[in-house]
Amino acid sequence: MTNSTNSPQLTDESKTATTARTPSGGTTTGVMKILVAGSGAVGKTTLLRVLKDNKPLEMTTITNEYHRTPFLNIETVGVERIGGTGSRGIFLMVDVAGQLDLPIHVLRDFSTLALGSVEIVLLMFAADNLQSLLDLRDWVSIIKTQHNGRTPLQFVLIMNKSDLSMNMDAGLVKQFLESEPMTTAYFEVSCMNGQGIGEFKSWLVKHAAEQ
Ligand SMILES: Nc1nc2c(ncn2[C@@H]2O[C@H](COP(=O)(O)OP(=O)(O)O)[C@@H](O)[C@H]2O)c(=O)[nH]1
Ligand SMILES: [Mg+2]
Repeated sequence: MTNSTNSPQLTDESKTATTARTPSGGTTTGVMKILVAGSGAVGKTTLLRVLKDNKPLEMTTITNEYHRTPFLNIETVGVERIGGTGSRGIFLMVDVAGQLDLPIHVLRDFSTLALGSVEIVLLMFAADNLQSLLDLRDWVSIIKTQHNGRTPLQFVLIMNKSDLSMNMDAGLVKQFLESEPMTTAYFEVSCMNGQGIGEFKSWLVKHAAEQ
């Protein structure tokens, strides 16, 4: 039934005008730490850029050339739910090198930095790269081993590059989701044209508000 004691619309204007620190109306609470995991070139760094700039790749002037993330890159990203309800979440996003077999990898050798107080792990693969989906098994296993277990972890599976043709059987994605019960959500996005990004942002903001 509708709840007439609360009229959220009335506070919408004040919410949009305030900064993220304002707890009014349960908009933004603390900062949530997120680890972005996945093979090289699936679009981890790009996703952070797109969330931060609020524009898909094709609408930005930055070049699309690939720069390998050497070790780790940490960004604070404010995500606003589209549709302008003023709901907002602040996320500390940890973007790590895609190659797990480097002599020093932040997940193994600096696991507190990468994984300490992480609540959400984005497991990213690219639609045109079957191997990147298969590689996620290794990421999950290393993350589970290195995580100290103090904060509950959940995985979010993300297929990026949905603008490109998918070169794998959709059944493999389903199989991954079924075999990994810690995976609580799945999104298909394109950092290139922005498809699915709004949905993912809404999920993030909603999730941050529920904490
Ligand atoms: N077609 C397409 N290319 C993308 C998309 N997202 C990222 N890229 C490109 O993929 C390459 C690798 O991206 P990057 O973010 O560096 O990958 P990372 O190694 O996982 O951090 C870059 O050239 C990006 O421009 C996408 O959604 N579609
Ligand atoms: Mg990168």
